[in-house]
Amino acid sequence: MTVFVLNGPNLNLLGQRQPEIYGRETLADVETLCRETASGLGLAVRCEQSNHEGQLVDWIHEARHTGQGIVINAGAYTHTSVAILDALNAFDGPVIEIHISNVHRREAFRHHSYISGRADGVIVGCGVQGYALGLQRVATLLRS
Ligand code: CA2
Repeated sequence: MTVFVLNGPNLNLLGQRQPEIYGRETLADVETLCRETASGLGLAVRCEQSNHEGQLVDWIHEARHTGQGIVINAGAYTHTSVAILDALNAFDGPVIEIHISNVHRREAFRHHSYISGRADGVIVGCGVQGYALGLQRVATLLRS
């Protein structure tokens, strides 16, 4: 079973700026963490990052046919994108929403997520460990 791990805009800059908010791990570190976690859970992962909303929508559509779960940090599109919500609503498997930072301790515009109403779980403020937690939760939901 394959879980899509999708990262949205600017997350390619992880580890390069704002370590006080996002930590020191790079996107490559996150992807390694996801591969190792998934392997321990008996899952495969497909890790993708894009700065473009439509590309994220396209990967969610692909997951409808070749994925069984989605772990998504949509970055700033979390707070703006009905298109990503609509795509996730067309996906049948478990969806876990991740935010590295605690968005609720930050600006008010980060407190609302279009994705949370569709997500089966939301993990915020746990740093990049949130991705591993998200994969564990997807594995649990896939087994139940
Ligand atoms: O906390 C998160 O994971 C966010 O999804 C990150 C988004 C932000 O817009 C959301 O409100 C919360 C931004 C990602 C930007 O990532 C950077 C990493 C390093 C340097 C600059 C940006």
